Amino acid sequence: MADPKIIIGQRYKASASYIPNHGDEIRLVTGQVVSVLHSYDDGWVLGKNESTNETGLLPGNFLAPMDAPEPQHTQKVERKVADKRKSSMHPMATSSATTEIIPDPPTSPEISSPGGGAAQDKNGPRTVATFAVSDFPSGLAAGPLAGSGARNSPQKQPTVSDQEEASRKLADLASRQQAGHKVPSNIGTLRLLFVGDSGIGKSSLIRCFSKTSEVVETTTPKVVESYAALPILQSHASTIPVGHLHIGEEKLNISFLEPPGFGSHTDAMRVIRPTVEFNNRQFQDTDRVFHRDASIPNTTIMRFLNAGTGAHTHVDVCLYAVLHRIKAVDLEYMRQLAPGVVLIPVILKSDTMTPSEVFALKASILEELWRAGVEVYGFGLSHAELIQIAQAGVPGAVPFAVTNISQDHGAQHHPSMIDEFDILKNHIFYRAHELRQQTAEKFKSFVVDEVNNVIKESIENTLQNAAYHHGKVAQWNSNIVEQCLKKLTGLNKPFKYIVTCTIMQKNGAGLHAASSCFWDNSSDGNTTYKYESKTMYAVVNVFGLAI
Ligand SMILES: Nc1nc2c(ncn2[C@@H]2O[C@H](COP(=O)(O)OP(=O)(O)O)[C@@H](O)[C@H]2O)c(=O)[nH]1
Ligand SMILES: [Mg+2]
Repeated sequence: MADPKIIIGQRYKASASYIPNHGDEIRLVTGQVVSVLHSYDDGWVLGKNESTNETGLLPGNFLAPMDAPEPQHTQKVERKVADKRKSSMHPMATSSATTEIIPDPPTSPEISSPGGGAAQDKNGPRTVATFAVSDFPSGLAAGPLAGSGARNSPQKQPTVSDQEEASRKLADLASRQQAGHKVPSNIGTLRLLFVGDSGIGKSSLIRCFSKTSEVVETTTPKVVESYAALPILQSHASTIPVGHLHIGEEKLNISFLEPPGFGSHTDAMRVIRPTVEFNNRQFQDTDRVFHRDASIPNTTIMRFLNAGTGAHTHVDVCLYAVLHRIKAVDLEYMRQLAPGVVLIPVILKSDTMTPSEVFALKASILEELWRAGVEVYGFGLSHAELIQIAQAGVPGAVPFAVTNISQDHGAQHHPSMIDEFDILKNHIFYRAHELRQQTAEKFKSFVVDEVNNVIKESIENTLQNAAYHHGKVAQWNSNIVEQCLKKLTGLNKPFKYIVTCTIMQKNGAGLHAASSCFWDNSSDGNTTYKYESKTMYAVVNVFGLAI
């Protein structure tokens, strides 16, 4: 049904900002006026933005009558969208980095390094906000959990107002996001990776996806790829009717990848390491293809990464399978995967658990991941919000709990059983563009990691564990910046670089440094790397500006 409030030929005011996800869509900033040229049954309209003179597709529910007052919830939409996607909202923006050296050990390590050492070093100070201590859900900052098993973890009894608050958040999100939904045959190409332990239902989950009404064609799983002696099963499915056209199965738009479960080896790392490398290698391939030709602007790369037919050598989403409890090895696996993939934990065989066990496990998975500094994708909900929703015992949010009993066995659900398979499937199939966008963000920070490795190597090569020596500092300093520059230009990327290095003796003095940039956030970037030995600190800043 076309949106009844949209009349072709009329002018409307944008009630929220909209960032285009596809080439045929146009940007909208709250308050801008749009004249509607056509209205489609799926809620999308063809309109002309009078402020930008652009014509293209827009979600109809982002438009309000010219005389409508600004409603409360849409103001919130704008702020959320703008926060999340600041870089694409304002092409010229500021970026800042701060470096702190605090010599005395802080009394509470959680408060001084909110992101956890690993997350912060990797992505630089800009990631701090995601895991800021003030965002920490109540009761979590206090201390470690009593055991990671869901059945053992202390569960706060959810109150009615907790549940109402959580349900309201989910409903609010669902109404805002409806506009982003596309018809399933339009979802474009998607690659899904299924990982976790062995024998817990990963292959069955893939079969559940293949049996959905959106899928019109499937192929049987085959070993297509072997990475470091690890056989990876791949099968395909299509949401687009291909009929009599005999197209190659690799052309079907959905692919499912399943490496062996880590339980298939006595040493789980023999599965984890090659799986992570297999996944990361695809980002490296994409990076190499593009940067061999330095004339390709960064925005073109991002457009290609976001497009439904774009960079499909890499995985769009990784479903991490968990059964009954979250183990240390699961955390390690997810920690290693997270920088290179959009990660969604999924609880399997939910038919073997009571609803309260399911919610306790959801909370436990999220809490442990938070502690480990591992980011999961919440489809618009923050990690803290996901924890609150799980604690409140409200279904419908990540990690989704699924079972194959009705799909695989035709058995009836027990009325109280939690099965969020349809929600999971809808989130993946109908919000594919969002997953691709998230993967593009991962790709960007993955490239930053590469720069961090360059800095790390340059520092380590130069200092070679030497003790601080006043007479050598000047030489070290220039060696480090020169080596960094040489290696960075060797990456053959379309960037100009500025490299700075500060070396400081460790003698109890504190140092606070800050830098700020005014540039194009979508193509320029900076990273700070801090080295520390017994006798000194070295802090290197690299600024990369797109040519
Ligand atoms: N009760 C129950 N059993 C399941 C479910 N999913 C899979 N299984 C069973 O678990 C076993 C392992 O499943 P499989 O998909 O091969 O696991 P994989 O090794 O992780 O790929 C099989 O016997 C399945 O029938 C489920 O949702 N509920
Ligand atoms: Mg399997």
